[in-house]
Amino acid sequence: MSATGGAGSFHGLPGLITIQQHIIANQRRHSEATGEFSFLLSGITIATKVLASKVRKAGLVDIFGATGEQNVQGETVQKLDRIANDLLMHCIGYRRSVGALASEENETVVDLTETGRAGKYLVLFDPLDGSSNIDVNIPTGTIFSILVRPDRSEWSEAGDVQAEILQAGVRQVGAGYVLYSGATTLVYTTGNGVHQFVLDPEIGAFVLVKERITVPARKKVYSVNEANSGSFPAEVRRYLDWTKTEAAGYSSRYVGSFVADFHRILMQGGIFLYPPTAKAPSGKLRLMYEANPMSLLIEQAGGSAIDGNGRILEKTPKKLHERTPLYIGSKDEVAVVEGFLRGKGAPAA
Ligand code: P6P
Repeated sequence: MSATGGAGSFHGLPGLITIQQHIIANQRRHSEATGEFSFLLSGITIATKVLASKVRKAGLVDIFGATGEQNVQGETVQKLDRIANDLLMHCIGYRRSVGALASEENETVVDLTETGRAGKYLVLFDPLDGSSNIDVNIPTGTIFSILVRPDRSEWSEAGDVQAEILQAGVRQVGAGYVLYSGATTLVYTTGNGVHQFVLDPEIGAFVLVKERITVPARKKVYSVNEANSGSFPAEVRRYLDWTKTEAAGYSSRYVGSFVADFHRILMQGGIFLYPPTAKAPSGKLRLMYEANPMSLLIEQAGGSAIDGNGRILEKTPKKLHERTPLYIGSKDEVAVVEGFLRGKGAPAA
């Protein structure tokens, strides 16, 4: 049964449930919800529709390649990174319910309250994850995370949004991603299940294709960049050695674009690992706008996400751009890795 009552229909239009209708229907379940949240999400959908049209034309128009600049991460800024960041900043920032924006591309939080508004939502995003893959037409993605500004009584009296945004992932009120691939697909949660939409280019709308996605508890597929295995923790190397045994029977899939690897795992099961490496001793992926949103999604779908010591969602960030080791996917697959990380070795056959 879909959130709007029909079984995949809306006012008799078979199969046509747009994300806006779905969000509003979901909000009706939460009496305190206002239209603000659905209007905020529409900022994300508008920006990502425009971005999807640009990604599809990459190569035809001059959006390939780099801008020649470096971002706060020290990474080369691709032209499409800059376009994606500007689009999201404009479309989401336009919503008066948004008090601040944080992006992988911006060193500090963009405090919109300076423009005289007191929006309660804090929106964080990686505008175009995997952007180095653009020039070779490998899927890329936008990842977003939504928090709310804490009540003043919880924090320092002075409204310091740079501090207020540093909240654990369990406090997210929404999270999701858009994957730009053969199809452009949007997956989101507001804590009430995980739902998938596909952009129908003929009508320009994200249309519901799957509600309440659950990730299989077991799937013997691991996703890791094994070129880094020389500097992985010994327990991770022992896990990877075990997966290659006849008895374990695993296979490996790695796109090198987190949103693409994650989407495959959400749909089919498996596990994604980005352990600490010599080059990235705290892991490579960012806690606040990559690991947290994907961890909320995977837990809502029945999976799990850890950093090697505990739940990703319980980590309290110290810095906006801090990185974290990440083991995320099917519940039983994460449990197997956790067993190795705790020195217990392979699970009983
Ligand atoms: P590596 C892309 O640059 C990214 O941030 C993620 O999308 C991806 O999972 C990871 O880095 C790939 O990193 O070290 O395997 O190239």
